[in-house]
Amino acid sequence: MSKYLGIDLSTQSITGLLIDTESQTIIAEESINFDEHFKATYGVENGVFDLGDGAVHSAPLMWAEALDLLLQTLMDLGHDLSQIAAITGSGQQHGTVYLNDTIVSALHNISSAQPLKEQLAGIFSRETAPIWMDTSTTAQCAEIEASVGGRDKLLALTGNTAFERFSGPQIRKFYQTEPDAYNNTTYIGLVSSYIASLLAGKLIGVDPGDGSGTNMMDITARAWSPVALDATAANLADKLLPIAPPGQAVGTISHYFVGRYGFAKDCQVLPFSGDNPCSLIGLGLINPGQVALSLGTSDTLFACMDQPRTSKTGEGAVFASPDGLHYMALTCYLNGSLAREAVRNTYHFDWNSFTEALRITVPGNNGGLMLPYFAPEIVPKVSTPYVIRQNLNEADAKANVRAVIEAQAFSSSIHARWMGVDISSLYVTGGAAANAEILRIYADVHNCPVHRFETTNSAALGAALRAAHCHQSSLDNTLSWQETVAPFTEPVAGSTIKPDKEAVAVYRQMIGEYETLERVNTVAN
Ligand code: XUL
Repeated sequence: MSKYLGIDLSTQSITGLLIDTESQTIIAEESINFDEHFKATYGVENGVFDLGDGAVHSAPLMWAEALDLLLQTLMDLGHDLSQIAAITGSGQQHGTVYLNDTIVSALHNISSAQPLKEQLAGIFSRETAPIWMDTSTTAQCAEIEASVGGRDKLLALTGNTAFERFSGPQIRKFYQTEPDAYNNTTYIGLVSSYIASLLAGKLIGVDPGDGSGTNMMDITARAWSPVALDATAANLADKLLPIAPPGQAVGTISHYFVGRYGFAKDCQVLPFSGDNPCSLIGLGLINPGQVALSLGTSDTLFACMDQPRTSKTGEGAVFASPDGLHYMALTCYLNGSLAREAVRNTYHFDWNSFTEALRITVPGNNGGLMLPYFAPEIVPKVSTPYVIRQNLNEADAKANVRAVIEAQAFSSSIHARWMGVDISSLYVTGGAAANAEILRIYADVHNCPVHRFETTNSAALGAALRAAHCHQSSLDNTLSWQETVAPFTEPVAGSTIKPDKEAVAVYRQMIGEYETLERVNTVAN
């Protein structure tokens, strides 16, 4: 069998991507958008609940229902799921799922006659799951850093300073504000381990790649750090699902999926990882120094490293690579497609006219700059959203389109410096990567060629490749990561955009102005 399924549970949708390693092709790529299918039932907007004061949650029961719908859709499209040898997946990082003591029997006794939603409604000790967009835990971040002996201690121990969206501060807030519900929580998992557990029909641990996004994992030992757990909440070691060894199957698929969708009984399930660690694999970043950019709900810039190089300024995060060998550096911007969509909607553009606006405006925007914090921002840290314009008329719709993209590209250059990587080429993925005008701006700002990938679902592809690597190396232990990823990670032929000398010169000067504008305004906030 040579077919492998990668599932990506992201902020706004769930995607299934099926590869065939024999024909070296992606044979299916299907997404279920949460708003489209579940807004009426769950009340989500862009896949989430904005609860105010920076708190942003989603609905784990909705994710289970979406998993059913995804597999049903793949089956209805004629894909024979019995041919899949192994499955793994990726989850939006940092989100936490809180389960009560009924989860184990609920998964064990599950019947394929009824959907997951009807059988799993009772397993949660908290109905909603805080996700990566949640910025409400500034106090908890400070408390955790202080408790372990300071920011530098936490950085050395876990690879990261405390971030509001990371799981540890989120768990601490729950422990402090809802102590009874915390005490009634038997297990705490991440989005990734939750979906993996549904598929395996038993509790599955957390992959180190995703464990590193918690402020609780010892980054070099790749194990929960007792010191960090103590700083986070009482009795946490008993509740947290364990760190799973990377790249090893943890069982076969639950009888539920065999009965309902025709999976083979021996289809293997691997621990899921985070979406960014999976994207690292899905973009073929398996050698130190390679850099990629993902333009999604969040924009993320990431690189493969051989050592866990850390960011003291809190600009970036470090995760273990799911290849079990390397690390990834990541800078994450909350205002990715959120900001692009905000500008598009404000000026009543569609994506075609948005692109046209980029095409007919000039690099450097005649000096017009924007700080595009339509939502709170992670990098630089901005708690209360605002938009600042410099030499930019708010009424000039086209110039505002250019300004938001140039701002994102400038920021991706400024806040990549801590990675210490000389960016000599940039691989771009995510929905907005299909837009050559956006890529042109990145090529000119970074002064390097930009390449586009065929799939915009690099996280799901990375997951499918992880499943393939695990399954096939159990048959042939000489299989390398290079051999696994190479056939699927060639950039699209002819997609390369080279920098334009004149635009590069304009941006070289403007980036300093942007940096000043950013520094002045974010320090003040
Ligand atoms: C990374 C981050 C986001 C989420 C959602 O640190 O917060 O990229 O993983 O995609």
